[in-house]
Amino acid sequence: MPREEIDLSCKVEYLSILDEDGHLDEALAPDVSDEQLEQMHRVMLLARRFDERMLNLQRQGRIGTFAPVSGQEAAQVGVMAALQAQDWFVPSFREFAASIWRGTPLKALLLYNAGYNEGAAIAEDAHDLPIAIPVATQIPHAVGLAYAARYRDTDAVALVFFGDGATSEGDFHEAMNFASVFETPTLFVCQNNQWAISIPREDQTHSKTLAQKALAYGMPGIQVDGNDLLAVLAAAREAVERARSGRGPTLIECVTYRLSVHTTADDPSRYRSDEEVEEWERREPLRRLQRYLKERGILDDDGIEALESEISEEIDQAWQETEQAMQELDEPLDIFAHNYAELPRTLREQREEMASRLGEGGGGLSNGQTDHGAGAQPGPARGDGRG
Ligand SMILES: Cc1ncc(C[n+]2csc(CCOP(=O)(O)OP(=O)(O)O)c2C)c(N)n1
Ligand SMILES: [Mg+2]
Repeated sequence: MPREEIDLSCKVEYLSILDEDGHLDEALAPDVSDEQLEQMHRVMLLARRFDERMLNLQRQGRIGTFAPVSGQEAAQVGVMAALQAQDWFVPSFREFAASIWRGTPLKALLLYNAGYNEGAAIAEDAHDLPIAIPVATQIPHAVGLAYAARYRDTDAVALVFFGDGATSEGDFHEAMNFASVFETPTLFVCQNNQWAISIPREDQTHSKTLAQKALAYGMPGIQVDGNDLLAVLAAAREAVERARSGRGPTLIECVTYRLSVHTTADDPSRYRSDEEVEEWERREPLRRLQRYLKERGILDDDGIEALESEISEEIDQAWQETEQAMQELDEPLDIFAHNYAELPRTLREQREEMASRLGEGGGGLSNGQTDHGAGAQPGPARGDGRG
């Protein structure tokens, strides 16, 4: 009766290519053109500045709460750059850099975060899913999309983003198991940003890495420096190639850091130290990439300055368009519009009360109005028959 070790032949690799000082490991570097690097850098910079502007707008009360991306730009753009248009992009709620890479207009992102559903509309031909707020619920959806893509004999893959906190949810484990058993072409990308609101990574799981969770399900898992654009790109390309060629899913753990607040409703100074944030600021992805691009002769300080002002104008323009759209779309009663075909009594009463109050405020609504009619709102009528 033996009692012996089972050889699982499992391993988890860690990959880093561009270090904190912007130095490159030539042997590991993925093949990437100057133009691609410029494109990735532009989106990372745009996402960072967009994040900063959104934070200002939120503090001024002009948009609602949102989850900033600062610090995680490489983990998102590096993965997205490995995808093609027909591949599925399944975000959670912090994927602004990924969305911008995908071509989502800044105006749509602003509009959504200002509370207008219209901003969440997805272009007919885009293979993107909407933002998913309930943690980890988007992961099984991505597996379903990947399963369907294969069933239909396409070579599309599905990428899903989620956080370190999401790995404690049942949805994550069910999705990983299903994907592995059915060999679905799925990229599971965990942005381990060290925190799930105020829960630190150490309290989330006793596993040494999150990548190793792949091993239990019999799929490859790799941990990468998530602030290293080139390491993320290399790992993502490998996983895409594996998925596209019918060799099943991969879990990529991007080790990164949330430099800003969890959401604008959060105060991280209550649970983490300034020293910790400063330490991660030294490892942040954007400056590191800029150092490398300068060394490679692709960018110089003047180029960065010119890009900064171009980006600043782009964001200004998007906000102007958003403000305009907000005026045209203004319909507070929309909060009652999309959940029920027929409103339950309690909500009907609330809607009537709100309509009445809006009417008193001179908004043009008549007292006791019960229909969800376009034309009842203070702004111009939509006349699109929704609701
Ligand atoms: C099912 C569910 N439980 C709780 C929440 C509240 N919540 C929102 S974000 C979050 C933490 C998520 O952490 P992580 O997965 O690490 O993602 P991160 O916010 O760090 O990007 C929690 C608990 C939620 N949105 N959904
Ligand atoms: Mg997290």
